[in-house]
Amino acid sequence: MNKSYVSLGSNMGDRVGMLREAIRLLKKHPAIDVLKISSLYETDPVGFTEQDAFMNMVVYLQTNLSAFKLLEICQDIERKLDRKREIRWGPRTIDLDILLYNQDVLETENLVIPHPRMHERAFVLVPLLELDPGQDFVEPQREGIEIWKTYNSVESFLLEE
Ligand code: A4P
Ligand code: MG
Repeated sequence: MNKSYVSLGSNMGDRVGMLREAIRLLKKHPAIDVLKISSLYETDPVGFTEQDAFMNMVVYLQTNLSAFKLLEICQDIERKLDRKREIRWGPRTIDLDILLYNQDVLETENLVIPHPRMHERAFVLVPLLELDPGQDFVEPQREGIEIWKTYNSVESFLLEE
């Protein structure tokens, strides 16, 4: 089984609803097992700062799919949730990024793992370290990163409306 961490972010519309629906769709895939979710974090926008706050989280999953196939599924989910790409780093209904896939290091045109910008992004590192405190990263600045809600299981998050 392959082990992967995927980050999710939304800053348009029903942000929590978007994250929930994305996780529902990941979980529905017969080859994906979503095992753990981080808390939900409300985070100040990074990059393009004239936009609304994000809701961010990280999930831990196991899958027998390749990293490439997993990326395809993440992109299918983005399309399903009506992600529009207008401004780079700009507002989005949903963004799914593969952070880690086993210990693999991969640099192709369509897929780079570990995710190239994760190490400088507290909105990714804080939830990732919550899920796996053993990860060997420089301790991120927690400024602009607020826990919004913590769930004790994937199920309890998905059941809430
Ligand atoms: N791609 C390459 N490697 C990967 C990977 N490991 N996972 C390629 C996912 N995709 C990967 O992504 C562009 C291309 O990256 C894809 O076609 C894929 O082949 P995209 O999602 O279409 O474009 P994007 O959203 O403009 O880029 P990206 O990299 O997802 O955006 P970022 O850099 O993640 O920035 N502030 C806060 N607080 N919270 C956020 O979540 N997000 C962004 C988006 C900016 N500021 C933010 C947040
Ligand atoms: Mg992305």
